[in-house]
Amino acid sequence: MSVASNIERLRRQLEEHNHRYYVLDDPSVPDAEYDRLFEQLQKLEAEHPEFASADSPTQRVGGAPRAGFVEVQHRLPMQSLRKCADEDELRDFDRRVRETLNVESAAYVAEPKLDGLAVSLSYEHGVFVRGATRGDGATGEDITENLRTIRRIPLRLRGDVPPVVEVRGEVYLPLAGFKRMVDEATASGDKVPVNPRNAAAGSLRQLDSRITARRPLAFYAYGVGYSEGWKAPKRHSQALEQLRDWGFPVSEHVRAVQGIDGCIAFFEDIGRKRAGLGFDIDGVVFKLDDLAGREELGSVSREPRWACAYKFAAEEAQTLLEGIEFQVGRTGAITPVARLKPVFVGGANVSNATLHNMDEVKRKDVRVGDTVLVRRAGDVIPEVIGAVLEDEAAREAHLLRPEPEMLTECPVCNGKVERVEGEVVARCANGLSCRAQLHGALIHFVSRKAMDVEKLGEKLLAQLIDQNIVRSPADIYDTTKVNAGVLTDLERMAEKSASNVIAAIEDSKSTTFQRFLYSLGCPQVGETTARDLARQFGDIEALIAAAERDAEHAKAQRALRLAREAQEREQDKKIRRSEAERAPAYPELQAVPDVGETVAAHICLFFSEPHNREVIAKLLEAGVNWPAPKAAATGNLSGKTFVITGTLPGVSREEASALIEANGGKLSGSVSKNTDFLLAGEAAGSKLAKAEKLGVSVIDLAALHRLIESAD
Ligand code: I6G
Repeated sequence: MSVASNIERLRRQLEEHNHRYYVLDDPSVPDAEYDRLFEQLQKLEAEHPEFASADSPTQRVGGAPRAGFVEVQHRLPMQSLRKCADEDELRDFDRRVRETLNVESAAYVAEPKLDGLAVSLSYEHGVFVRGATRGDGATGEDITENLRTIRRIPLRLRGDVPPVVEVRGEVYLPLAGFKRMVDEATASGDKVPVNPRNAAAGSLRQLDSRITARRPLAFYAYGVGYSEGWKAPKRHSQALEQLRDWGFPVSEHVRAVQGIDGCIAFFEDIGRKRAGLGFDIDGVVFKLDDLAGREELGSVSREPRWACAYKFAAEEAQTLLEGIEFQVGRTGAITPVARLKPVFVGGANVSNATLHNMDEVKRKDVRVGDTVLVRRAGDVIPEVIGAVLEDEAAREAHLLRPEPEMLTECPVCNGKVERVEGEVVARCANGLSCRAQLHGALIHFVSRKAMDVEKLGEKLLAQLIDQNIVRSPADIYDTTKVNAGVLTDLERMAEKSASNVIAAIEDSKSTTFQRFLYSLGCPQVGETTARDLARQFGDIEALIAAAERDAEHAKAQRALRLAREAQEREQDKKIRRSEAERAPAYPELQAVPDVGETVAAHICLFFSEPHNREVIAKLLEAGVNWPAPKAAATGNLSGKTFVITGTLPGVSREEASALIEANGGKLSGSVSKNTDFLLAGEAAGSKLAKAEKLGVSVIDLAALHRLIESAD
């Protein structure tokens, strides 16, 4: 075989593999085989530069940087789509189509509208020769080299091809690829892209196509533009089939729909599937299927009358960042909040949005005065995604604005602001002396899943705080402070209401240890952790005693670490951590399922605070009570400690835990030398490895049942 035909054969093979992998999602050879063919072709092309060709698969890796982009005149304008903001507008569109064509009901093709960038791809005799952006519709920019790097864009068409054809479609960035770009930019300290569309646009506008080649861009074709020598079919749906045959990816979600009802049903259906598509869409494009009908309808002001885009309510919008303020939560956490020029986004007017924490503010580099992108999706709290710095003027103005700084004092009580090592959240250190924390703590304390004090609402609590009646949760049960007389003196408090509140307070005293623990509002102790702590320790004294022992243990371990680190510095070499240093820092608390070092540290800190201990003592004194812990069940598992890992066949973790406890066994969250049995299901991971290393008995569910039933 001649070199030329060998090169040609390899190119065809590689393009075929590309098509199967990237377009059909059905690879026919392993990656290693593809790489082998690719290297073979690269070698032959290097040895025979006379056979170089721009449509070779080896050209997809990008080439030398260019100085700028050249303008391209579109041979047929790239029109824009008429937008329908609501169902009425969609109905108007359909009515006009039916009236012009004089039909009862029109057949449409419905396609998800990708949130990407429209491009035009020109092929001559089946070979990709030019690719351009939409630009202003008449003139775009030549981005051929960048588009060549997108594997889903064929460099050569398959089957029967006309001498000239221009294909139109959308370049976009799938969400997984976007996440990868964000992670990489965060790790390298580069500017983080604000959304997949901007990331795709930035990637396509790279002057160095080798950079574009590294971006995981994708493409869907949606129509044919200019052509020569192509006999267009009668229907758009057939044109899409033709595009598939030529080797283009066409969205698998495209459907033929009948009439306005078909359009609305499709829109609702894709809206439900939207979150699981793996890429952003911002609506649906409806196009008349009959191409002759399209001729009849024509266009108006550069928009075809035979198509429209019915958009979802935008989840992202740009607006002015007017200020950054700080909110103090019930645990003292200080959250920067963006004050925005009100903007309609995600179906609501938004004027405040979270900025999460100061690390995020730094990472996003947003400054007061910037135009920012705000996102509000579903019920999620609106958030600022980043500054919109699209042109040089915006970038310059941004750089002149001061960088936001973290407060050194609490904005509510002027208390000290502290940041625990390793945590991103800064907190006001003033505890319940800070009004914001006190109000938040009280709201939490009386809430339904905590002490469940009905009738004691946020406004009433605010009054009790502002009048200096209540200064800690314990004061709620102090009848010298909160009583019917005091309450009736408050605003909008009739006698009847006051006595209802007093009765509700009294009622709430009988509770459970779990609720009581949860109501204390220790950072990181939610409902589930409170339940697990309550199960493990049974009562408050036992928990506090364990927290004290663990705090001592962690202190000793920290001393070991510091000593080793000092030794390392002295000897200028790494020293292996001793077993004592590697053991859990808070052994008793970390034995509770899902309690790790951070949660345990918070629990210890909370119970070491004299003020918290005082509140607990007062609450108990005032009569808050719960049933004594049940005596540990006796049974064949008495005195044995179990850890559960992996998926157990046919039973949930909760069921297995209950079974162990009902037979006298104890549960722990982590494997240690004190563990007697590891109950392991499928896909058991590191706990299994640790148990094997420590020689802990590993059992399955059947063995657990045998243990329970055995006589000894
Ligand atoms: O911008 C567009 C996105 C998607 C389109 C489009 C489309 O079809 C799925 N179709 C046309 C006809 C135009 N723009 C002009």
